[in-house]
Amino acid sequence: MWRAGLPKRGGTYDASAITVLEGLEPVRLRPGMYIGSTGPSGLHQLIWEVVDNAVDEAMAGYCTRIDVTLLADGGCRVQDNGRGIPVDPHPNFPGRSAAEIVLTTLHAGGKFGGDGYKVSGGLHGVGVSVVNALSTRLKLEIDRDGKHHVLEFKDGGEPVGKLEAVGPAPRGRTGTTVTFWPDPSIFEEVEFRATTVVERLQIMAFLNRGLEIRFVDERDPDGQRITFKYNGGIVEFVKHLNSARESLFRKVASYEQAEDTMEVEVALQWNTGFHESIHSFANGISTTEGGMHEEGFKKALTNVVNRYARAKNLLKDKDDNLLGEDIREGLTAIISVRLTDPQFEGQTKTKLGNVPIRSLVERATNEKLAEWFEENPREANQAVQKALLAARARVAARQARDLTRRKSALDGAGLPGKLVDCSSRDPRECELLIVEGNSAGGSAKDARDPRTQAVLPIRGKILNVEKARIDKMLKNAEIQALIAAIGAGLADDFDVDKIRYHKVITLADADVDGSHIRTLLLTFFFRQMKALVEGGFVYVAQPPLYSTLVGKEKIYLRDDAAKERFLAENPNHKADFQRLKGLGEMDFDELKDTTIDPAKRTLLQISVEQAALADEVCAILMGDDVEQRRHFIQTNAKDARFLDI
Ligand code: 0RA
Repeated sequence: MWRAGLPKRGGTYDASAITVLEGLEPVRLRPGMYIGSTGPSGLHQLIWEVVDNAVDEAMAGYCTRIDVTLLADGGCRVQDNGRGIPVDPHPNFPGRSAAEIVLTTLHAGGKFGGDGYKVSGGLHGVGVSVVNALSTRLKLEIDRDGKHHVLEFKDGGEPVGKLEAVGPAPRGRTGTTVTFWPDPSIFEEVEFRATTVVERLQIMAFLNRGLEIRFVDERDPDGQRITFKYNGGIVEFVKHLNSARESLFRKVASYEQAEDTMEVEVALQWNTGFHESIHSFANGISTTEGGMHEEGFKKALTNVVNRYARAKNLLKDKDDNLLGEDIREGLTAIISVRLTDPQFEGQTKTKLGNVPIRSLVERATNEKLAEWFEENPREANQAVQKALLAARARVAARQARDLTRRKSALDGAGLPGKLVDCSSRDPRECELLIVEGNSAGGSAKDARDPRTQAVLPIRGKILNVEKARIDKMLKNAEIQALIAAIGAGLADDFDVDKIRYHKVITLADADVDGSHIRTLLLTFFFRQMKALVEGGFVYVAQPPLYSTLVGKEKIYLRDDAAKERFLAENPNHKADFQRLKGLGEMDFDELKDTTIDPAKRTLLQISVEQAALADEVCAILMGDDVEQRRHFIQTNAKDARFLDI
């Protein structure tokens, strides 16, 4: 296992430093123990193992470039320009090179005292010998001491001959090239996925500033060829994450601090949205469950912002402290730590357990972020103002919720006047049609089945971006009517067992206003009635785009694709196609057929992921930044199609 961390300062590193534990049989017997699984994630783990070694060379200060190539014959080649694995004879194994030992023994690790590699091991950081064990063939090439050395392995790690210097190294080059072909008798499938590789390589490039990582997919003639190199490191990572959003200010705050066996790097920036997006890493491995490093960061961030706000009198003596959640609204942050012997805990082993890292991150944040705030008062002020708004919204939302609760308790059924309810009292067969505009609402009322279908008209654009804050949203009459109609409360008090309809359907036009309303409603359900979305009770009606006549029968075609298909299947069709307009302009029968009649209409059931996307779309869609909106729509068009943005 060759893991590096803190830059190596001097010290030699040769074959005598390598200790050996055991051969490779255990790896083939229980691959899951070493790479997690034999599914796609385990397969790709092979690439990460080799790349991690190269990254370690980079962190030790000896490697500036890594090339990852997916070969046409199914292999994968990882080439670096590091020092090259040592080629000299191993002192404990007469006649065998250090490189051979590295590739054929498990846990062959460097023990390098104080000045060697200090940081070791990710979750499966078991090294390149495991890759060898799980490959039908592996070719090792080392450029070192002016020579090009080659050694091949077959059948899960059997060396074919000895490491040999076959010629000179290319001018001045040093480095290691590992090419391997995963064993199909071990893995469920052996085809690498380009996007999986590319995404991971990009993150590695962000986390190792200045390191150039190139990717080529030779399996596909017009396959991807990508270079990642970020001299700004995680600062660029934060910019990248915020690029589809409107940042609160241009600057990205960043700081780092190191101690002898651990170091931390943080970059952060707020956007105008409401989501907290903190990504943390330990030794380059994503810690999605958080852990000590995140804890330390959050605690200190809350502290720094409150201290600053008090010192500048933005928070008065009588005011309560800002809560962590207020401060983290719209925050994008990267926390990257490196440490020896990381402890990965939690359900998915992605929670960092090392306690000492918490105080390092906390101290670094307390000191250096406070400094950054002092040096950037304009930005600091904006961050505080945003947190103050969030705190006010939090308090107001609480009050509004209490109010709604009390109201519904007093009013008994308390159904809103605008609701045209259905007569059935069995929620399982009832549906609520939320219809944009009064005229469409009127038609919907006439076209519905009065026993099972209720109609709630919602007028115009209900809200705009500022008002999208929940406190304002809850004061809105239309939203209050909606809450009362559904009848199951709100937020923490929402009780999905009390819902009055098992289908809550938004019926909005396919124009800009319609998409705004749809997006807002889904956002509202996502934030305030999550169980409604989780239970699959939320739907979007999808009126078709075209109609045409077949004999006397009017048939509807969802979209251009459906129209093409229809034409292909009915080459003799002569009648015109009608382009259907918005709900408001549809005639009675059209409206009935396409959105009301359960036997004919198409409904899209909204998943939690889709509602979450709507939530994200919300701020951007409602904003005035046309450029940003265009960018977002371009990058998310496919996933957000159901919103009609
Ligand atoms: C052991 C010792 C040294 C480097 C490496 C291993 C090494 C391993 C890999 C795997 C992929 N790329 C790699 N690059 C280097 C240090 C050699 C020295 O002290 O010169």
